[in-house]
Amino acid sequence: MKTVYETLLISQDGGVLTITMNRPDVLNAFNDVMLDELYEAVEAAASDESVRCVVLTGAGRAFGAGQDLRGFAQVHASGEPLKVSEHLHRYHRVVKTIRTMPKPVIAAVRGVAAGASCNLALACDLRIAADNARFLEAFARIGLIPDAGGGFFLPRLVGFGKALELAMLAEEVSGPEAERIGLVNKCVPLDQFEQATQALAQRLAKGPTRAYGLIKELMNSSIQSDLETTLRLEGALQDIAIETADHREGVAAFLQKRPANYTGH
Ligand code: LHQ
Repeated sequence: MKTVYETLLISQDGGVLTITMNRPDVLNAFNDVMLDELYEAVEAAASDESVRCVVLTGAGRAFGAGQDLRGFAQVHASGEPLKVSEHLHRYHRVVKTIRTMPKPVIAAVRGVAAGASCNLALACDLRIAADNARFLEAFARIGLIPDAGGGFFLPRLVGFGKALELAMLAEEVSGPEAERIGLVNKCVPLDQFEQATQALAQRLAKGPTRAYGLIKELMNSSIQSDLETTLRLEGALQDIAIETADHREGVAAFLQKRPANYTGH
């Protein structure tokens, strides 16, 4: 696993890999290098068996401020035609890798998460926020639409009406409010944020990883599918889960009244 990047910090503690976006001077706004390095890092995490849970977070006082608007303004000013949909492909491949990697991904949000950074957090499996978190669908403030998957994840997380409100009014949502409306799973006081994030991540990293991967596959499918299709997939995936060593271990632990020792296989 590559650990040295220009714009990311990478650390691994047991099965937990933490990817920290590291451009704190611009609140971890995305330039091309950070976006491409993030893709490289999530791809590597996806295929590394020693990684059983990924935490995505930001260095300094923010999670991320979305696209680096200074860099983008320069391209705009140059008069070159802006192929923004081509640029968005770089976000999309990160989103797709997060959604399909067969292990849990947690977004740990301290401070502001704006624009594409906010929507990358929404693409993760779970979100933990500090009480100083500020979620901002900033796009309409600059005459744009939610990108980096926001049009998919936002209404599915908070409902259609709230999604339109957040996207159109582009007002900040605090950590506690984000928890209330289902934008995040949990909001904790800032001084407990790192400990709570690591506790959640370590718990998931010691869980039945194969089952977690299959759970993602089931939920990814069901969110855009019908009952019949979902029930068929449920059967196929449970056929796989039931053959895992972790399933046998889970049942044995239950019967022997002891904690399960999951290996991820
Ligand atoms: C920044 C940024 C930033 C550069 C703060 N860029 N420097 C995809 C494809 C193509 C085109 C466009 O977009 C996209 C996707 C997107 O993500 S669009 C949305 C882009 N992001 C935004 O519109 C958010 C812009 N930033 C803000 O509104 C504020 O900075 C927020 C609300 C994030 C934070 O406010 P504050 O806590 O008051 O911090 P600040 O504004 O003072 O920022 C601190 C520094 O970070 C400051 O630099 P300076 O040199 O003055 O200290 C900002 O200029 C810089 N910064 N965001 N996106």
